[in-house]
Amino acid sequence: MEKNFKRTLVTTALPYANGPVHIGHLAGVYVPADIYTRYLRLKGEDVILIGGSDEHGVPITIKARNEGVTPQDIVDRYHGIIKKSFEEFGISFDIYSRTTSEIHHKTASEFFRKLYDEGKFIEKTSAQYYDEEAGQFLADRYITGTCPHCKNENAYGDQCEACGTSLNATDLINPKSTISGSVPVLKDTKHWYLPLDQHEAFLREWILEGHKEWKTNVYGQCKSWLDMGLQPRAVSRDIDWGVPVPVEGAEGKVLYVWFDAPIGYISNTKELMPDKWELYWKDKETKLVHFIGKDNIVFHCIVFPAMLKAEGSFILPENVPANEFLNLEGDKISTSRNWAVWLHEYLVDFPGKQDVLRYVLTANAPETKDNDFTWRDFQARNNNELVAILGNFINRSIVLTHKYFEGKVPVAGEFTEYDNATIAEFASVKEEIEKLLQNYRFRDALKEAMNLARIGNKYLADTEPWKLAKTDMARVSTILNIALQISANLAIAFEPFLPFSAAKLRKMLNMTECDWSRLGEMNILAEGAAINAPELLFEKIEDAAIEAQIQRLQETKAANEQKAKKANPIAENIDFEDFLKLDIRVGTVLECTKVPKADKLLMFKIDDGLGGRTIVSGIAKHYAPEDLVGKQVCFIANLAPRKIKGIESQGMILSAEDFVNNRLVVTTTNSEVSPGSEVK
Ligand code: B3M
Ligand code: ZN
Repeated sequence: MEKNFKRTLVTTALPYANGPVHIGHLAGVYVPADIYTRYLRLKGEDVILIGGSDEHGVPITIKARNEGVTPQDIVDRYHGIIKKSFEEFGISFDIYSRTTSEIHHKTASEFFRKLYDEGKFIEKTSAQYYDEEAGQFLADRYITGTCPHCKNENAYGDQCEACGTSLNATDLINPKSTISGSVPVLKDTKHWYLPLDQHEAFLREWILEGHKEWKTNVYGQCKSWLDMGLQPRAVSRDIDWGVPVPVEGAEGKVLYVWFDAPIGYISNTKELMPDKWELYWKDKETKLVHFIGKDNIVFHCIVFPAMLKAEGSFILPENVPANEFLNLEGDKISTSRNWAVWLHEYLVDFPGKQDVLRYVLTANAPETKDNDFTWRDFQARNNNELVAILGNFINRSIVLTHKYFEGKVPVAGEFTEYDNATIAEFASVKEEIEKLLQNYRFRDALKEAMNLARIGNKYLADTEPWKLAKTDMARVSTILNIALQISANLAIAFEPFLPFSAAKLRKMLNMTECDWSRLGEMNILAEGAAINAPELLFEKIEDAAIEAQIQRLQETKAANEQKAKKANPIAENIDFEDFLKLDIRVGTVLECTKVPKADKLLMFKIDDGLGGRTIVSGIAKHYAPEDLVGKQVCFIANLAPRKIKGIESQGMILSAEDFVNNRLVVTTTNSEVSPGSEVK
């Protein structure tokens, strides 16, 4: 049963202020959140939409160092760009603030302090790398060295990008500080941990029993985290960029970015409503909804709720409708490879076409699985749907009203059976769209709205008022009255989805208000009321414009390949004898499972024709374990066994590292062979 709430607090993930935002952000988080909020506002409900930039974290400090500027310079630059993009695309934030604000530092600091004072953290001392020359502890990303697994010399302290293995900085051979170049030393440091394990029972009950209605992708991810068992998580770091840990003796330490960032939702609400914010965060009759992408699920469904619960006075999210990812022309969107459609660039090429992008991204939203954005689909949806159906219908209705009735809403006479059938299609529309929006099914809701335009378009095409004008003006009058009432319905129905076009349409129709409760009615416009001159809502996008975009992406791809060739040259020649030392075999995967508490590792049981063996491989990010069972893979059979996460790995599965698409793909033979066959 849907509970009744008095008000809704909608939050959107705070994007890191170290780069501009792209279509993936818009499709995954901001457009759906905006649709949801606009819809509730239209219904006259009490709702606020909270956003802001996430301005802390190590990557921002690395970018600053690389550019020779301060972290503050970086976040000032990107916060401005991001904020402007959201404004331009009509994301109707009540506030878009930032985590470097004073109020946020104070709020996050007090939040930490309360948990600290109440003994809600545990303290642990561990040895961490320290750069004596720079006089600071080193974040994992600031340390490079040789990967113990694949011997890549440029592995990072948290991960080897060559073999995909997740590392601890202390695993690296010959570690080096990227700040001073010196060899770091191990030094004890104290940190505070949120004991998630102590909240596990509560979280299990709250999510797995209490929120079965969550989207399956969200519920499933939570369940697998909970089933693996939760561990205490450090909430502080030894860096100098962030919210200082408000505890004596914690000089030089800041709150971990994932601790302070979600508190940003609270700080930003406070900034918006200094007197009323508690109503939104502490009253049981507030519905809290977090819009995020799938990579943030654990933080919003497990870590942040545990923080709020530990604090004690806050409500917990009612829903977290996380989306999957949007790809671009078949490849993962990537900032570093510039494989993206950046919002600020889109508007240069397609000025005024915000709604076209909003439409395409919603119609094709990655709600249940990853989806692909292609420029051809963008063009087709614009030309065949927005222009040919919605735009065409509106334009005809308004032009004909001006032509035959001096721009005044004509009188409706008697309805024919066909009129009644058309009108009947609107009877349940409000209810249907509402049901979909309440269940975060934005694609289907948009489809419903578009269907109304289809009905209208068909109605005019079937009744052909331009032909009747010579013989039966009374009939034309009725037809155009109905067409205009349908147009008014569209102005309401599309407001959450296409706010710019809906506003233009209301202006044409002289609608001074947009009242959701009237959706479905056929007397929204008064007979005799004047309407304004027609304006084109959408225009055709020509092939040349699309080809230019595709061309640009091809150039990006070519440049990336060039770069990769340079960065990944062929290794030095080896002797034939050296090659002979390698014993490469083919095996069949009998079992493949995730390694608990290691997000990159898979454990394989391989039929090697010799009684079987176990191999651990760092490819969990690239495969679902069940997809590999039954497949054949090539592996090095005579690599000395080594322990990985307590498991003895007897060999190494060979994968191709697709440097353009950033993925690992296991190697296999062209057709099936007997397990144990040698590869020569
Ligand atoms: N900045 C991660 C991201 O942009 C992070 C979200 C914070 S939400 C509190 O994916
Ligand atoms: Zn490696």
